Amino acid sequence: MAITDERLEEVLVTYPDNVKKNRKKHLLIKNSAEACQQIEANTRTIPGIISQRGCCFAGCKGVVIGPIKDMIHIVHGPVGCAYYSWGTRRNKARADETTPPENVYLPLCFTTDMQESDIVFGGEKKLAKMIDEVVEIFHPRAISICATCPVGLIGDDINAVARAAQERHGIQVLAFNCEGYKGVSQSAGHHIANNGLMVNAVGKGTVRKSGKYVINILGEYNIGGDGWEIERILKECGYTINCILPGDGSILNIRNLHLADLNLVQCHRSINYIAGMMEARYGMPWLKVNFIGVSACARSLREVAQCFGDESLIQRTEEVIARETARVMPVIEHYRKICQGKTAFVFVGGSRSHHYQYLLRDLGMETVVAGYEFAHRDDYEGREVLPTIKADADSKNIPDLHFEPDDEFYQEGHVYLNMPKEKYDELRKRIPLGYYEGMIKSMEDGQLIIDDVNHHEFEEIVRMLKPDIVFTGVRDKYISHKMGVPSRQLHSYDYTGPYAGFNGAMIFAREVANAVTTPAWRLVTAPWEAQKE
Ligand code: CFN
Repeated sequence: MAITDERLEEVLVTYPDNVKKNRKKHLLIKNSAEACQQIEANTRTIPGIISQRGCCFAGCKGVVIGPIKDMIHIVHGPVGCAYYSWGTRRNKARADETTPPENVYLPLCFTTDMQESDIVFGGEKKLAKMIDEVVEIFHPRAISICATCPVGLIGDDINAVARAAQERHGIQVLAFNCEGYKGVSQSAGHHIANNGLMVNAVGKGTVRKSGKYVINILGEYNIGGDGWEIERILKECGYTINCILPGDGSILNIRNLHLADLNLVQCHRSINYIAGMMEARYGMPWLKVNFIGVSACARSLREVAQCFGDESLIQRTEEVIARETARVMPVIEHYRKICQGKTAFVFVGGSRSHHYQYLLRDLGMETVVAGYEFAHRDDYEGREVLPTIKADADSKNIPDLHFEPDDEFYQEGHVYLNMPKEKYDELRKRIPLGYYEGMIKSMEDGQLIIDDVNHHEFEEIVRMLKPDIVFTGVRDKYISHKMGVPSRQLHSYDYTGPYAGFNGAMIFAREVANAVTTPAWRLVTAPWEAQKE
């Protein structure tokens, strides 16, 4: 049964008036007759509501900084914050030509394990000592310090500790004041991490990889090996991958991030700051891509090739698309027979709820509800920023920019070019710069969009719309299981993957088909099945 305003009212009816008023703004039924539908997002969750969101520390350490493989990431705080952010996201990494195995630290967990006495008397000395020990034992190229809630509350100056350690040891020590309570979700942590990398790492390197088309992939985290699959495809088309930031990335490559021709942005939510800042500082254009789903993959590959406008690249891209599609489509078709017509509820963090809809469409499935934990309005409504050129390489007037959150120049989309204006204009003609469509536009009338869903709404909506499968996170998957509805976990993919690219689409198709047909779900009686009308 389709969702209507009246039925939504039934979900909200148990709330006190002020909560109801608030939550109403976070729920939206797609209606293309309305020119630009708006939704409230990126606002504080009402205290007491069981949200699926994470914290600022999770966004900084867990999401953006943690996957950098050749840095030692020290969690300055209680051991629990370190333990629960250790390995659970399944962002994979391995040694490569510039990073030997002894410099890959991702399987390890580092923390100052603050105790009561450290909270009372301060933890700076303990942190400094830990850095000394870590350098002595592991000889890392660089270190990060990520602050957890108590560090901010007691006022440890992690930046001073980092500066002193940097001088003592001659390696970079980056401090991130990403205390969990900052902002309203993990989104604040993405921003802090982006700024820190931009100020301290990007632009510090001098090595440009050889190749005609050198590109970066931003906002790809190599969960379950997604990044490796995307890299495989792009290499076959003829690109040189300068850096995947941060999945399987290294601080060495991040320092050279500016020495590429184009930034591809897979997750717009977590990395748009760096994409925007690099456009502003280096005049490097960025293109929003989506490598989730066969048709989305093909479309993204075509758009990337168009940016360079080289006929032989376009031709080669078409060959790769044709070959890969011919290889995977029989498998997709096989599973489509099982999945066709099934409905899905997709609720993930800040970009996957949109990306995965394309893969579900490949399988003939309909997304009846989709939502984000912490996305901003632009992730829902789309965004178009037309940059204004403030200076170019010929005018030799590039200011020394210091990047701060919500910087005015970035908000206004000003560009300071490090290339001649003609070259930039040439690129601009081919690239829809700074444009991102947003999720609402790609959904269909009558489908429900929901921001920061809570436990109550989740249960009520599943009960009401009876989706065949729910795509969830690590906590909400159990709500769905208890209701007798199968789920796939779209954050870490639990134990599987990759889901990206052509190979990933086949794995995803098989698992979704298995999930919706597994006999186990017939042994669970969903609450609505037990109820007598
Ligand atoms: S890998 Fe990404 S794709 S980075 Fe972000 S917004 Fe999280 S960890 Mo979980 S799966 Fe999720 Fe996105 Fe970007 Fe992952 S939808 S919530 S902070 N996310």
